[in-house]
Amino acid sequence: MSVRGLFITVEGGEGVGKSTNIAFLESFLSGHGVELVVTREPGGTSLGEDIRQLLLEPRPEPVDPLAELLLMFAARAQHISERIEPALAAGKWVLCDRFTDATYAYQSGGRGLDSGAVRGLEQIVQGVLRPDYTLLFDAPVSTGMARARGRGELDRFEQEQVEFFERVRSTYLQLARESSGRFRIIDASLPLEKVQDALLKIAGELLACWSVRHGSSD
Ligand code: Z5A
Repeated sequence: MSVRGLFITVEGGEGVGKSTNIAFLESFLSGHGVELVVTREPGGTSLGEDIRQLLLEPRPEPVDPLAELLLMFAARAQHISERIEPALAAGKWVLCDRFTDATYAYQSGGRGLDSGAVRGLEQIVQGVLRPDYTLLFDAPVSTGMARARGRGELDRFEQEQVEFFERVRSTYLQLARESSGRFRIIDASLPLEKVQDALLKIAGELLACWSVRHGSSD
């Protein structure tokens, strides 16, 4: 039986550099022989990508926060059963751009839903599945917004006000304080070169954890 793969999630506010740094980390880890599945939420499956489009496209009517929450977890249920669990069980690492911490940050912190509702759905949809590591790219809201907004049309989330993103950021930082063993905070306001130096240190830690896991299974 193969050793279960590592489940790593990448989080942060908009425009903090998740996509850029996931590509960097993927190339570093693949170069070290890690078999890796790179994916994202909402999305990651055909059904999930359809749900993503529903969630991100601006709509004429206000979207009920509970409807938004349930769609996030509907996409997640499919993602876990179709891609995440099979990959982890086969010994592959999964590197996921956003996961349930984003739901705490956006739907609870940002939209104001009770975190108990998120927790309940987390139990139902994920069972015992939790990320092994979460890399939180943190930067002042104004920095992320300035980086993200050079790209043209804004999606439904990007149309939110600064106060919304401030709540998202402070929820992420609170989650990181509560689960400090799992979280690694990266200062994403630094120049890309420095961010990637920090990321390489963390990648070294992940590889060390992996070799311990392998060693203890021999
Ligand atoms: N959402 C939710 O509400 N609840 C949930 O449960 C989940 C998600 C899972 C889509 O996510 C939306 O879904 C998201 C929350 C919600 N909405 N928001 N906001 P997404 O991850 O697809 O969207 P995003 O956060 O807007 O990602 P992004 O805009 O693609 O940003 P990014 O991937 O973090 O950044 P990037 O594209 O790598 O970098 C942005 C630019 O900055 C780019 O030009 C880079 O070259 C540049 N960059 C990156 N790093 C640096 C540094 N260090 N210095 C200078 N410039 C840099």
